Amino acid sequence: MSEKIYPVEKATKAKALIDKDKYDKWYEESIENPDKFWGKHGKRIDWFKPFTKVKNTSFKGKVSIKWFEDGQTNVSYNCIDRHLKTHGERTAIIWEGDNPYIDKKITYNQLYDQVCRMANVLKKHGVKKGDRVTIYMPMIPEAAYAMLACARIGAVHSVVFGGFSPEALAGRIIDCQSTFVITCDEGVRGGKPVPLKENTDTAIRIAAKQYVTVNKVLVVRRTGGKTNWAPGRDLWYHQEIATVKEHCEPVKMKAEDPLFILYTSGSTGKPKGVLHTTGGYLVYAAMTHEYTFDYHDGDIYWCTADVGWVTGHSYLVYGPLANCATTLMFEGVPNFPDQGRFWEIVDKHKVNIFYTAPTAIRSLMGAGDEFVTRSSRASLRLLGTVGEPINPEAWNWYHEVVGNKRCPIVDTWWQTETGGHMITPLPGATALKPGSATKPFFGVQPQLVDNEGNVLEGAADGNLCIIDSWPGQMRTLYGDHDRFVEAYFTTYKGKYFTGDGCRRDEDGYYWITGRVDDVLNVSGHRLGTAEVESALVSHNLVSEAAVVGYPHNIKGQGIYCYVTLMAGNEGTEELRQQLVKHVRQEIGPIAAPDKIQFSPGLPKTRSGKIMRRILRKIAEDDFGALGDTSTLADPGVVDDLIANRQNRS
Ligand code: 6R9
Repeated sequence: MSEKIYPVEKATKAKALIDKDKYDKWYEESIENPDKFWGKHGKRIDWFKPFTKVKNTSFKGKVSIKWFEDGQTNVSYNCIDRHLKTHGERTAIIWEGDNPYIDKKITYNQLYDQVCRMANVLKKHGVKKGDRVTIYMPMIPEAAYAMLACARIGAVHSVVFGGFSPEALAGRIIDCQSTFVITCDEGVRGGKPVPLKENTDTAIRIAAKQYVTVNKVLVVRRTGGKTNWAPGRDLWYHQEIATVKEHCEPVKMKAEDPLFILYTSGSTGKPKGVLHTTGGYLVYAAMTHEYTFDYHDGDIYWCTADVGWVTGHSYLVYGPLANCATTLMFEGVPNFPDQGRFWEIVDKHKVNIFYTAPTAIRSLMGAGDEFVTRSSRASLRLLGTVGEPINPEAWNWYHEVVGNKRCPIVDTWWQTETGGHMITPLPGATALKPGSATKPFFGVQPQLVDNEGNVLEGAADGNLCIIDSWPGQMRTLYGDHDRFVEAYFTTYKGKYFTGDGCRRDEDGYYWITGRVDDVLNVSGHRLGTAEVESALVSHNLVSEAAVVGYPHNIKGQGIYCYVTLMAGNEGTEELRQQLVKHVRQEIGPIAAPDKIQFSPGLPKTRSGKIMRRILRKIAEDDFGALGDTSTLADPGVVDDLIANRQNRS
């Protein structure tokens, strides 16, 4: 790891909201007296009924997390209505289409109108406070309207990434028993249509078999492409909004009323429905957005994440809109029409703050500097990354070529579960070290422990826990509080375990080293090895499968699958392709295996447990030190696996 240090530049510091002294002072107060600290910052949003209690949380026993619990507010009101008096004509959303000649700007006044109408359409069709609404949308403004419309009437949204398959969509509809879906005829990415309505139809058929009936599907027309239509069930958005009023009272929500569910991969079983609530989430998303990005009034801010991920929730929609920012939403992909698209958009809309994932940086870095240098990027002031560790080469390229050495980079570590940034530089306060997420945000207390749970002090390498609550924290797993306690608070009793490994250096800087559980991070997307395995074994020729990650130049991690076939079948190239297709169908393109090795046997202990440690080593093409294999039931399988490995360097 590079240990080069980039001090805070004078120009950055002069303008910054938080400098080093302020960071130290605020951080100390946030830990010493969280009630006072968050009591103050909780007021950054408007409350219909002010809170009198601030923090009421316990990581012990049944685990209970409540913030601002007797306050009442509404997220949609805070993201829209309260800005109208002074900034109604400010652009809320700049939408840049997949096609570089198409864009539009939506003011806060227009956002109010659209969100109220969409909320009234939901109400007209019977959606009530507490109902779950599934949103399966491409990156178009209506996706944000839909989220805010749910928030306005107290419905709980579950956004499902548009790249997920019908099966994956169905699983998420079934889990939260959602009876209303908002989608679009087709999405467009890189010039190609994505059949969202068709996928929705299939998902609804699958859900019906599990006795979950979707009553209504609200369909936004994006391409005008042909879709099947179920009269009585399917509704055109453009027709519906013409039938309703342009005002809709925001519902008074308790601080701890649910805002949204977002499914994410865990180390075991099916995806987990992470539940976030109203008050604490919004305070935390808005505050981190302001301070991490050193957001100033009038800045043009662009986060490239899809609304289907938590980054799209907190830093494309809720955080920026709560701060009355101008947020840019991009429908397309970084390499269409060519690899210069991001920087063209930066110039076109004079973007000041740009936030993306290391995988995008690495792939654009590979395309050559001329795609970047042909743009001016003069408007850029700050760069950010999220989703996975950034390697120092990519960091340096981002800093030197994209940012012309002028722009600090905020490497923000956080998770779906944390709601907002947890370990991150603040541009005016933190000297940067490429590859390090640096220091904790206000109120965040990281702790490193060894595998036995012993606390590690000073410079150390261990498992990353957080020992006390912060307002943006998830409250439970939807419908399964026991699994919540088991998954996050049991490995190290009384502590929130993140699932990440981490090193702390002598300066107290944190370096995330990646997942220590069976979760992969492929192009910044979380994927459980168990999910890919279950997709593989659902193929009728597969008897057993084990999936591990291996280092991949662009994706960060690639997906390596060991597959044992049913007796009498041969592992042909054709079957390999069939299995890749099968996994894509079951989960979505992001889960497509990179390598499939047909293996007559898997290394197992005598009690039948697959020894993943060995499989990981072979996938990494590093089988010199396999460690102890003496506990294997049949040590011979290892030689066969090595001889037939797919990843020879
Ligand atoms: C926001 C988001 C969370 C996992 C997390 C970690 C990895 C995220 C990172 C990072 C190193 C960073 N991760 N940010 N690793 N440096 N700056 O990505 O949420 O999809 O839930 O993934 O991503 O492994 O545990 P999510």
